[in-house]
Amino acid sequence: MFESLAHEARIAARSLMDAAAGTLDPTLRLGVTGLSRAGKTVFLTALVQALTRGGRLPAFRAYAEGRIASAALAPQPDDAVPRFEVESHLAALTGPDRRWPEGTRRISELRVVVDFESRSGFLSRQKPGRRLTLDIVDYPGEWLLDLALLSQDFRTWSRKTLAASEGRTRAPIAAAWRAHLATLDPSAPEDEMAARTAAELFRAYLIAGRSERVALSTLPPGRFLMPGDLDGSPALTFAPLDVPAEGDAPAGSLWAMMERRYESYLAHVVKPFFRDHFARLDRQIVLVDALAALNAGPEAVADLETALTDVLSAFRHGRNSWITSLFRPKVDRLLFAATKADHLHHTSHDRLEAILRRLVGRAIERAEFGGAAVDVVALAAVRATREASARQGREELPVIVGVPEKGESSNGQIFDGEEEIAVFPGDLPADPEVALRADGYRGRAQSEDGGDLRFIKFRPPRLAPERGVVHLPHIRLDRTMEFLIGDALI
Ligand SMILES: Nc1nc2c(ncn2[C@@H]2O[C@H](COP(=O)(O)OP(=O)(O)OP(=O)(O)O)[C@@H](O)[C@H]2O)c(=O)[nH]1
Ligand SMILES: [Mg+2]
Repeated sequence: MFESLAHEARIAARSLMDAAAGTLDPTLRLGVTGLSRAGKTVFLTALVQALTRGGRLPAFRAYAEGRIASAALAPQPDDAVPRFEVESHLAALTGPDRRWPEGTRRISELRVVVDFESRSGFLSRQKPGRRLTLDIVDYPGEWLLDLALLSQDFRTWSRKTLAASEGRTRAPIAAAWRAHLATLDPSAPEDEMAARTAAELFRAYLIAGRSERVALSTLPPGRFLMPGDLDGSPALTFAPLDVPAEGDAPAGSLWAMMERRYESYLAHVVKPFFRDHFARLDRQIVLVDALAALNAGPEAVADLETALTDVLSAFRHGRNSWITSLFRPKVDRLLFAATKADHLHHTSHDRLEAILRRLVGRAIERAEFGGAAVDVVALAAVRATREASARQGREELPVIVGVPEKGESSNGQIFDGEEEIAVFPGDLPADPEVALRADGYRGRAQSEDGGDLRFIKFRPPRLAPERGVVHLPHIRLDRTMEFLIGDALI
């Protein structure tokens, strides 16, 4: 309690400082929320590149109207956090090997300062220069799952995790851990070896659940999957136990020991992460790789829905009054983006948006009720494909063309990472409910021509610099920027 009061005071002090710096020159903290592999690092790289180097951005009005004087990287506000290495991510994407950036293993931060002319000044030619400071944070998506733990005690978490592991997809991969668990008596005296074996087997289960084939989303604790600087630390030597619905842990028992470690994980790992990076956000974009889940089947989709709902309930969304904006600002603009939309033909983008809207329906309702502006978009931060049409018999089929990554396969063909191919990506169902049903999307798509319509991973696009600058192609990145920060650039 005391800790959280002190924290509120710190946030308030910071907000006051920001306010004193002039409401004319706002600082916005953009929260990028997304489970692992959702596309956060790629999005942030493309966003920073577009802000600082421009590109084809007709829907980003301040830029399209020529009112952005300059946008540059600036020293970040928190010295203790590493810098988001936008240059090396960009070099990976646009270098000779055209690689996607590596999965993120630690937190990083970056500040972009945009000098612009306000629309009124611009029109009246007075040109009063104004400045927007934008702070962004990148982190491993696995850590986000932990936010859902903040509202669960050890018993609740244990029981939920156990129940979930009985699902059709999970049961086989959880078998080894469950077999060991069955040999443990929670009330027996504490036993370090037993705790360690349980933690290892539990972790192996979580890792198996993340494989592409299964693509499960709700697998906290996140540091079991991506330990960061906690690798090998005793802070991660715990696992759920089959504890009774009532009663307390006997002193000195295995149960008491696991409970203590779970609580300390929340206090020393999860809370500081949330407090330092998410408690004070002004704008939020939630990136969702809905296609990966659709691809893995209805259980993965249902899982994604649960994970997003759990995670989003940790945030505060709504319209700010002057008090909240000073003391504890709420997220007043919230955008849900279905990423990697370049895996589909544009004729399916509306359907992808509809599916995402359905997946995060509860969070949208809550945020809109609080007065926040909410939107949904099908986005490709970096577009790796182009569209074409192919003739099959008498039919013209809409296809996408790109270079699959080396080792990707389709219909028994394995790609070499160089050859360009055209694929018919399949249609998403018009009714989002169909995508969520057990016989849902995949069953249908596969049966239509007997082919394998799994989404293929493409390499980043081949690009030629224009006057020394590479502009990354995208789908609706400009619309995304306009929604998230356009109102601060008026
Ligand atoms: N075609 C396409 N693929 C994308 C796009 N964005 C991301 N990807 C793919 O998705 C993968 C993951 O993207 P990242 O940006 O690294 O995801 P992340 O959310 O930062 O993931 P973590 O760091 O693991 O939490 C990339 O390696 C690409 O294969 C996009 O706009 N288009
Ligand atoms: Mg990342």
